[in-house]
Amino acid sequence: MEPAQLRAVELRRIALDLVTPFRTSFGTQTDRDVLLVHVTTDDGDGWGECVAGDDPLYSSEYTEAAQHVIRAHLLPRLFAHRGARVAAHEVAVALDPVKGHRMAKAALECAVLDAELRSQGRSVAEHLGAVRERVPSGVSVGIVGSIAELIDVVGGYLDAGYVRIKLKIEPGWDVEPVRAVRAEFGDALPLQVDANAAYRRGDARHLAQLDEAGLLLIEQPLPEDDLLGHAELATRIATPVCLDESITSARAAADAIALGACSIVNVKAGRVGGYLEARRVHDVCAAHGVPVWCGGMLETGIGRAMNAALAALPGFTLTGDISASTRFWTRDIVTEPMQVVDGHVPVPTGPGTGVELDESFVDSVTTSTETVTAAAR
Ligand code: NPQ
Ligand code: MG
Repeated sequence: MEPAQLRAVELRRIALDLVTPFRTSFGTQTDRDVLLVHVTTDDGDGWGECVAGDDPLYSSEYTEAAQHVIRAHLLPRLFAHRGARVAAHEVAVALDPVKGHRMAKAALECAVLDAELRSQGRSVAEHLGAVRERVPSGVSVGIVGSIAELIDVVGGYLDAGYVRIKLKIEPGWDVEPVRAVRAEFGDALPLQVDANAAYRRGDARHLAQLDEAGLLLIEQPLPEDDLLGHAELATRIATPVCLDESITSARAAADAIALGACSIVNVKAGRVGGYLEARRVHDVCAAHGVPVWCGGMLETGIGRAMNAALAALPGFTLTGDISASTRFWTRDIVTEPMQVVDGHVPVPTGPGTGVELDESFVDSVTTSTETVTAAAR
């Protein structure tokens, strides 16, 4: 069957407040400026969410740059691809000449995939090869002002049912808070840490002090481009090393594994250029016996639904950062915000992403709208 013809792409920016500030080693987020991508085809429409941060602090991408590259470089290529008849699996191919900008590409691919699957009445979960109807839900806990506050916050999340805790760490907020959480909640608590690249090669002996805590993993201790440093660190600490920022493609995952830079991989579709590449990261890791889990980027209901579908693949054997919508938002942009039930989030079964936008609410938080059409080029 011929792919549907792409008619127009709406780039919508929305502003959403976080329920509470989220502090990581690279900064404090209090609200989000999110770019939504809405494609209209002659067979229906679809939505995607760009997970780029407001500022280039997690990675080089950021919201404003993503909108620019989509408008100026990605959409012209998509509209020029076979008369704008573009299947979801061709999006990455059509956009490949443009280097980087994976989060921007991923948002576009997601919107095209949503439209395609909706027109076929199929779900993303089914399309990706999901084998689960629900996935366990973990939560990422930001850096806070004191150990007492941290114990309080973690206790609250455990009461809410989260089955795994991830603590954000940075130099000066690592061994002590980890020790305190372990002491308070016991050895059975599944616990891991994420440094977002805040350490350097010389910190191996310091990080080895985390060994006694029996962590599931330490995520991205060193800079994104320091694969060799991670490989060396992995030989010097007992905690398994997991990579996030460094894994920008399935090939990067294969290389990191071959180098011994990680024994676990955090999969984020935005970081690798789309859900289809994310599935290939999963496949490569599965072939090497490397467990994967699904990361989070403070997504709205669209990204959360997509992540739950991805995390339902068989190789996702570790609990991911797919939390309830209420972890970050007082009000989500979808009609049925994701909830944690019995420590799990449901894998959506409806067509496409399986979620519907609360259009009047989206309108009320929209800060700008831009529509790009083939004719406008
Ligand atoms: C991580 N996420 O695993 C990221 C980091 C992160 C849930 O810990 C705006 C956009 C702010 C993206 C803050 C979690 C962000 C962001 C942190 C991503 O490394
Ligand atoms: Mg991370």
